Amino acid sequence: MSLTMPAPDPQLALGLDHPLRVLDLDGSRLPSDVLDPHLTDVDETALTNLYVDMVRVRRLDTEAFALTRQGHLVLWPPLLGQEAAQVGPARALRQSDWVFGSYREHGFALLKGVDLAEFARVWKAYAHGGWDPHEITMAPAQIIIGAQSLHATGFAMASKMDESDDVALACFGDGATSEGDVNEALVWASAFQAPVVFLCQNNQYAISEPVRVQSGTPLALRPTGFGIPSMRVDGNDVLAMHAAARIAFERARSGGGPTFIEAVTYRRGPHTTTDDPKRYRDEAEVEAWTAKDPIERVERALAAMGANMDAVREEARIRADELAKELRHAAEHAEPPTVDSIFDHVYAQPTKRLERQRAEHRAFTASIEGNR
Ligand SMILES: Cc1ncc(C[n+]2csc(CCOP(=O)(O)OP(=O)(O)O)c2C)c(N)n1
Ligand SMILES: [Mg+2]
Repeated sequence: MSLTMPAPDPQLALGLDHPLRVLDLDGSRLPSDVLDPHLTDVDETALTNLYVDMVRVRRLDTEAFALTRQGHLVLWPPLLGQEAAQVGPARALRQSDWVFGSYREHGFALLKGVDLAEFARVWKAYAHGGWDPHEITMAPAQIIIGAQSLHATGFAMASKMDESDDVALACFGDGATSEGDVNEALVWASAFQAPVVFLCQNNQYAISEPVRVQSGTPLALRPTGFGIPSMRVDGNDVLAMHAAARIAFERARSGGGPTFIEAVTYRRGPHTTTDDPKRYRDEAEVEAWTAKDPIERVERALAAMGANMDAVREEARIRADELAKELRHAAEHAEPPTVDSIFDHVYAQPTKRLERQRAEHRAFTASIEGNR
């Protein structure tokens, strides 16, 4: 593979003044020279499908949150408010494209087709990885902030070497852009023109640290220093996110190299179920972002298109209820792993030493049981 650096482009970052948007807060359609050419096939049916997806993702989130409070799951990082930032790009992916996400990528997991029983085991701390990454072409949730951007870039480099047109999507947060891993991934992606898309969901906080104290520039400006084109997009506008992702995936697939998308959005819930955001942010700020709700915006857009909103809402409600029921059943009935199973996933083939350790451990456990 040869090292070919792209020529510097003064137009590398789009949307710095105003994030790219095609659906206004009242649901009306705004023209966009950049995004409109990538939305010509998105009609009322396609927008309805995106709406139903977002309602399902939100329901997955609220149900899992409740399950955690009720003791059926042990931890949950909510995505309330970030549904459009995930559904838009998720629906622009091909199934053979890979997603490398953080711990908040529940929308991607759902739309990639994760088995809810395996998903529930992750958040019940019954499994380290949970789902089989190869089955749904999505890597396990990454807790090490930013590490998945390197995995995605490595995958993309391999995809290019294999002359495949599968692309990798790296999803991370605003805080992750300060990590070495993300910056190193940007260097490699740019140097090798790897088919990777960096999706930064700028939800305004890295736990309690607001983005305004994390960066002196818009995050979308950072990748331009690496020679990577970027778009700053309204992350609460599912159509804008869908179009931006289509642009980025198409560029990657056709040999145009990496793209960075900053989705400007907001985490309306706590960082995780163990966090109390009232200690570091004002309720007024949350209310201001609630007014920019991504789902209500699409409801207004569909109503303006003349959709039968009662029928659309009913369909979404039924699909969301089914999902919630399935998740609840999975969380309540998940089988805990045996302690013995810790030895199963160390190596593909067990070594003699590992087998000896397993035998010692079994004997130890049996001795404790015997003394009870
Ligand atoms: C390398 C590393 N450093 C610190 C942490 C602790 N930590 C967990 S979440 C988090 C904030 C991440 O913020 P951001 O990247 O904006 O993602 P968000 O949680 O907002 O989706 C931190 C610092 C970690 N998991 N990994
Ligand atoms: Mg964040």
